[in-house]
Amino acid sequence: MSITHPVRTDVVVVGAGFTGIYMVHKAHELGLSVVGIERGQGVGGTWYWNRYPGLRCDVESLDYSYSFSEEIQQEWTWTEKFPAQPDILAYLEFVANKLDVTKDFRFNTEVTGAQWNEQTSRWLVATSAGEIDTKYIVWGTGILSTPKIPNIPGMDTFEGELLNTATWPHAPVSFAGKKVAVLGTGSSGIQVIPIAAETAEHLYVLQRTPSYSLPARNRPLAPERVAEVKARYGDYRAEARSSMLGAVTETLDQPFSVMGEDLARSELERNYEYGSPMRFASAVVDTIADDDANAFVSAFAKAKIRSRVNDPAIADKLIPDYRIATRRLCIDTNYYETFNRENVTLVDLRDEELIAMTPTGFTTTAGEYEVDMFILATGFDAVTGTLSRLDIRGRGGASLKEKWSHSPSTYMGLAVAGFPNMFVATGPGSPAPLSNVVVSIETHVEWIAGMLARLEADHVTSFEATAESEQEWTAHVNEVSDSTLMRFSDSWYTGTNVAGKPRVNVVYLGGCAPYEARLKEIAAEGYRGFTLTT
Ligand code: NA7
Repeated sequence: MSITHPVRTDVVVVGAGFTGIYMVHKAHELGLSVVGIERGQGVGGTWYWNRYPGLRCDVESLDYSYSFSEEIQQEWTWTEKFPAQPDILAYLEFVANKLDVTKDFRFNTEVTGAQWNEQTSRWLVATSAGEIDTKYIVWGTGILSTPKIPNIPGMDTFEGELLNTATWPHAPVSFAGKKVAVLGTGSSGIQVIPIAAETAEHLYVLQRTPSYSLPARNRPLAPERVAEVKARYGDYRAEARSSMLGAVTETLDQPFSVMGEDLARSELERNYEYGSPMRFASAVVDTIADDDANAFVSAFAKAKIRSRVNDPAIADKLIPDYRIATRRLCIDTNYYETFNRENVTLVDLRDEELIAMTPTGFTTTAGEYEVDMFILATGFDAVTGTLSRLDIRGRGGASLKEKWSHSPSTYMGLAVAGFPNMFVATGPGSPAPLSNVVVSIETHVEWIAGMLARLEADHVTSFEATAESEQEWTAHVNEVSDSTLMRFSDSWYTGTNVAGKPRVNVVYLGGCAPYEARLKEIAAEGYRGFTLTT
């Protein structure tokens, strides 16, 4: 659909994922005109693009869903413990239709930039289908929306099928009878590898850094369990919202030094048997804060990996040597068992370096491999990557990309000094990446809507986070991060998976509930830390 321009609106919402759908709905409730922009053909966001076989969310379905509408949570019924991608996509389509927001989105449309106009106090948003003049802009572009494409020499000469988990084809992909390589062993690789191994003639797993993974123990949700949660969904959601991770974890909430080894072991075992990364990581509450706690939990998880792999030499290669949970803790279905198969080879890129791709496969320092299909499961330029690729210009023509190239600083993970009337939902410096992100999204969208209501009621023409409030918040985010073991980790949490990105933890590790309490205080104090201009 093309936009007749110039379109004038109150709010532009970019992205039709969990954030965009809810934000457009909130704009309706506020009586504001709204235009949604989405580059995909439909709603779904990351769940629209990532559709590789085996893809599931690692947060349980009863948690990974909107809580704001009792009607929606009662009408929709999840069927599995961990929701599969087609189910999440169907859910988001259901919600978007129910809320009647689909009509407000321009699909197949890309935002290329946005410019703040100081004379009019409005944004001019440039899209592939024309410009939009808006008072407010809300970026709902998500934290995992720009794939990281590795720079492998000769990649463009490969004559087989080159696929990326993050932009998986809509048409079915068959591994049957093919020689397949998967590069990357994060959450995406770990999910697709066992499925590919089932039918591929041969599978090569190219691993540079092993992940810690736990059995997901995915299963159909018992109707009684669904009914039980639905009967008290309000309380269940409240418990999730008032937790550190935005999900019910049933943790004893005790540090290792208080628990002692026996209790710590039995709690780890209980949560390992349950199968949930959030519950497992919360079993010993100071796992990412205390080295002794972490060493104990790491040793537990390493022993579990060893028990799943027949060949001890291969197990050694699959066992990580970093502190558990300081990178994403994964869940899997038969991941480690896949390496017991005859048709699977682990190519450890720490032993043999990946040199190049060739027309027929790839070469490492150990030799040449022929494959028909090469799958990139190499992750994302996370959190800041999407907005840093756009030409976003704030006050005085300042560039967001330029600003974030030094430090991805924000006020409360949702506003940026120098960029008035702009919100970045789940931005850097929010708890989103390590939380049940739907809770983080609801927290942000509801807070943004509250602020918009206040701004409109008071005839405010523009708002902007002050430089001081941004500096203070960013310093606090860094201080909390530096007090944890995450300071030692390299991953997309710290930006170190992408060459040239500043090494800064993009996650606020202070927890969802304390974070939301702080947001509420800021609102109650008349939006402390913002300058409001009438
Ligand atoms: P991740 O977790 O960032 O994993 C990417 C994987 O790809 C990881 O094993 C990387 O190894 C590997 N990788 C990336 N680039 C290269 C190159 N150039 N050579 C070799 N290996 C490479 O992304 P996922 O998509 O799996 O998961 C992202 C999030 O989605 C996940 O955290 C959940 O929140 C859901 P490296 O660590 O760089 O050595």
